[in-house]
Amino acid sequence: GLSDDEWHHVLGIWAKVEPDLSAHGQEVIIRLFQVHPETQERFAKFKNLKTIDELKSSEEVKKHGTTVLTALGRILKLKNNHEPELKPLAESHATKHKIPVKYLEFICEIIVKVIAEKHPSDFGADSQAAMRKALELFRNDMASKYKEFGFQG
Ligand code: HE6
Repeated sequence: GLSDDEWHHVLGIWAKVEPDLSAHGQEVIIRLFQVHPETQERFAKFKNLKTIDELKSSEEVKKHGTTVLTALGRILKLKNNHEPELKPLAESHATKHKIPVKYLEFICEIIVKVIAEKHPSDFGADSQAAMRKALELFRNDMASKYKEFGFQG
């Protein structure tokens, strides 16, 4: 797990993200689809959006970005005790959506980049390191839950 100090960094920057969660979420989803187009193929509802303008003007993309970051925020706030919140997410992503752990790595990397771009003066080296560590914990625990649900990820 992370130390108290590391969680303090993580939740401190998350508090700066939250007032504008939907803009962050939208940016994360669009960036994910642009950098890793194979991820967009997983979404029946987004497959038809071909251009960057279509992605940017989609209310559904914005809504999904908010859904994803809301779920992630809830998990982060539980710190090292995220199991109850993580389990249903791991189940749906393992058995229903079948999202490889690699894709979780992609989105985590993008989340760090988007926060860094939007909050250059509030997201210093220590905060970035702490956030990376929190997202690594999230991913590792997702991966082990995946295996419990019979998905190798
Ligand atoms: Fe996904 N997702 N997701 N997901 N998701 C989610 C929270 C998905 C995610 C990574 C989701 C995904 C494909 C996520 C998804 C639906 C991710 C919630 C709360 C819901 C929902 O309740 O609808 C992370 C890190 C978090 C926190 C891909 C690809 C990645 C990388 C769907 C296809 C699909 C769906 O509903 O079809």
